[in-house]
Amino acid sequence: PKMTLLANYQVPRYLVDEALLHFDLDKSKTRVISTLKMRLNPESSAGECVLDGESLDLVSIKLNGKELEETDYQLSDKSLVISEVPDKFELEVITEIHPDQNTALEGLYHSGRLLCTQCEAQGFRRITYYPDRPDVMSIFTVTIVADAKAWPVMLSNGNLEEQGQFNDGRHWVRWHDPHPKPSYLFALVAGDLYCQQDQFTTMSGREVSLRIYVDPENKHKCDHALVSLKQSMKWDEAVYGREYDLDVFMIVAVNDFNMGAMENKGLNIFNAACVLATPETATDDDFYTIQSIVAHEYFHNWSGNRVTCRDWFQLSLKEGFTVMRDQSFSADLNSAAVQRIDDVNGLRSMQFAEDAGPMAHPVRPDSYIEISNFYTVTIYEKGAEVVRMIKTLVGEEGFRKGTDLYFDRHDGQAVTTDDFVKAIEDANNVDLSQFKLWYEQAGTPELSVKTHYDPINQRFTLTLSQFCPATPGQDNKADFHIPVAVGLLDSQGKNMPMQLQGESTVYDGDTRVLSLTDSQQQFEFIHVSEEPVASVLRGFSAPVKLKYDLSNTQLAFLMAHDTDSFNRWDAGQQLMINVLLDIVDDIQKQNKLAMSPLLLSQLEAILQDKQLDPALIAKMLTLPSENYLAAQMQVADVDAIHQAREFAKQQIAISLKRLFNERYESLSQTKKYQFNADDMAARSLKNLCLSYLVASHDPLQIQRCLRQMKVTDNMTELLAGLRLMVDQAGPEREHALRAFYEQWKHDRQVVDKWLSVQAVSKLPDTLLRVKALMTHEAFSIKNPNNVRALIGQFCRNNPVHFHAKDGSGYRFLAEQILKLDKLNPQVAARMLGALNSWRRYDADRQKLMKASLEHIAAEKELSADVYEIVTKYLA
Ligand code: B3K
Ligand code: ZN
Repeated sequence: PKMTLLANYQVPRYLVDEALLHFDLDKSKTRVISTLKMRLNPESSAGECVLDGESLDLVSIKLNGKELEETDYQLSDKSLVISEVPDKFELEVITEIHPDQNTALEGLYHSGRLLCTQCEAQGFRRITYYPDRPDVMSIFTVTIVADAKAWPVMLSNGNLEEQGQFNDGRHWVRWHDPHPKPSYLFALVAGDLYCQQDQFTTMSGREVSLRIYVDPENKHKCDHALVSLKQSMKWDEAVYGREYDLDVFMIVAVNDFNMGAMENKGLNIFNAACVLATPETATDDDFYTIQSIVAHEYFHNWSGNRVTCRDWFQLSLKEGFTVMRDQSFSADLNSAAVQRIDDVNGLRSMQFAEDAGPMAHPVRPDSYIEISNFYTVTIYEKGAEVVRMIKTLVGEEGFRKGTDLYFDRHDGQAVTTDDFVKAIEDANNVDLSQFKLWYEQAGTPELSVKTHYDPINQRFTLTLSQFCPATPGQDNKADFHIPVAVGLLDSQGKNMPMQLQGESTVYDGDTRVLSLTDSQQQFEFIHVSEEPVASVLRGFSAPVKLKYDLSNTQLAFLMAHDTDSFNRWDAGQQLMINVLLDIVDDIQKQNKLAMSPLLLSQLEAILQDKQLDPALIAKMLTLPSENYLAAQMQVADVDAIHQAREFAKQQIAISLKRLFNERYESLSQTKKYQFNADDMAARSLKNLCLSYLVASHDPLQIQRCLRQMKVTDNMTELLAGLRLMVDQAGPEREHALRAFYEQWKHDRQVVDKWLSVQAVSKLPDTLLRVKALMTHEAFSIKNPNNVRALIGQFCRNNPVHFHAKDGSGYRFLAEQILKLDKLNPQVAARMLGALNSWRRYDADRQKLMKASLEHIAAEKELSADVYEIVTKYLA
């Protein structure tokens, strides 16, 4: 497999003005007639015409109506090269493809009872020969012909222009998309689908028909996505001034899908799990995720489709920006504090690990072997943080001016992250040249904080410094431009006035943003009447590791008083980490274990706080995950971490049992399920209380858990109960699992939850059970959701068992990856992520993990996807 470099970018030689596609659809053999109106790019010079193509059966090629001879072109397994073409020409290529043999789920494939496509990033070349790159934008007209009984609904991008019947039982449709688009946004769906409809009137008064297409048995599961879609459309008009631009917006739910969803123009295709929901089958988290994914894909209509990427190195141009947009949408519609906590939690546990590991890459990478491997938390989540920092630096209004200019200036173009930053700079008259290092340098910078108080002169000095560790290919880093939001708290926990040396007035506000641009800088606050506790990096104003040595007492103080909810939560997390790592240390030294009374009293106060949002209470009472704790250690000690966390959890449970009990009972009045921030908050706290009550090891609490499962009307409470039950060995557990399956085996979304809870069980025989479940009727290795639910959850979220000392977890993973790679390379490569941090474990485990990686690497016919990751891990 070969490497593609950003430095080698060249403009396309030939452009496609119009693409007319004709599909004769059939599950096992589909014929595609592609007619392309092409011309020489004025920015290039004439030469051979190269079209991408993979796994295609070529039937014929005509250039300006004339059939080409075999000597006129060269065919390889990756391309079709025509030696000579005029400056302007029409190319007709006929190919055949086999959707039912397509297990990679890229291009046109068969899933359940439908045919559908996935083209990003390079799937279109599996449909027909084409210059399959995002900077070739064309107007598509798509005709689909198929048997009317088997494929009653036939969809593509844009607006439906015409349809008709043939008298042999086939019918046809023609879709036209007036907006020029790259091939990765092409989509086609056919099947026997139920359609739920609604309407949206845009801000300029245009009527848009909204349609969600699902398998008929899921027709009762569309309401939430439809509401979310309307919320998204409204929000994008209000916050970014972006209006929808076609007569129809369609969403299709598909059972077999490699990712969450895809933003094809006018025809979004979704993983069924990311669109279908009812209170009985989906948890609050699912409802929440669906709302944000529907929004994300919708927002792409502007950030991604109207303005797209020049090349795939610019992927974060659309993904980082769109994630940032969906995060602020979710913050506006729900609890902003909870949203920020979840976003940062995700970033720190996933992206920081990626950035510290062998696959670390910049937000704008400069090389790749397989682009599918770069749909990463760095491109998405860190990319979102980078855009968020830009917004912090230019302010809300300045940011809107910048995005208006960006959309206006680049509408209909394929551009770069530099173009994005330039638009913000131009609209605000600022210089972001140093800031752009965030796009170019990988690695998580460390931000160190030192403070000094001078009581005589009433001065408080904040010394900030930065350091970024080396990452593959980048040994030395230049200093970043880091926005650091700070506040100063007095001994009562009140924000103090802030005035920096040299300023004539006091800063107006509780939080101000300092710009750290050197390796070290001092910020001198004057007229500081008492020694403050500095609250640094409020709202997590930059994606950095904060090195700030606060004592546990100071952390407890911030945990109780910080007016910034994020920092309040974060102080609590840091206190918990300190306490848990002390326990780990005691375990390693075989000391007697004790629980921190300070932490207990802080948690008690939080649990008793009737003013605080219950959702925030639940977050503040949640211990950091084992994986995150592992990342805080020089050498991760999986077993000690597990034992420490279990010990702490039990101690908290025992000492606060009465309060957990009271809260649980007071939150248990029966009320019909509704998806709104208040009810969701109540359920999250209720379930958290239940998990502590069960952790107290009081056998009566198991009955309470079973009672919750019995009386609840919703999946949020049912699944929370089941999750707790799977850690309890015994007949009640087996009964609960069996009953759950019997009740829900007809429902794929619920069955995946049933697989997941078993995969993360703490019981010792979990791996054996996971293996047994792979032969269960509920599991198919060809279905990505099944694989992620069972294998993915076991390897990622069950550290004690995945990292079993005998290496059984690693061998299991290697075996599955080799099997999956033959079927679906993208899914196989994703699973490898579980070994990302393999060098951070003890020598014995490293050896075992390395052996598994080498076992994979030794396979002769690896996909580019798995090859790239495995070789980078071993490098
Ligand atoms: N743009 C798609 C990603 C599809 C990539 C598949 N290899 C989903 C999204 O970010 O909205
Ligand atoms: Zn996206």
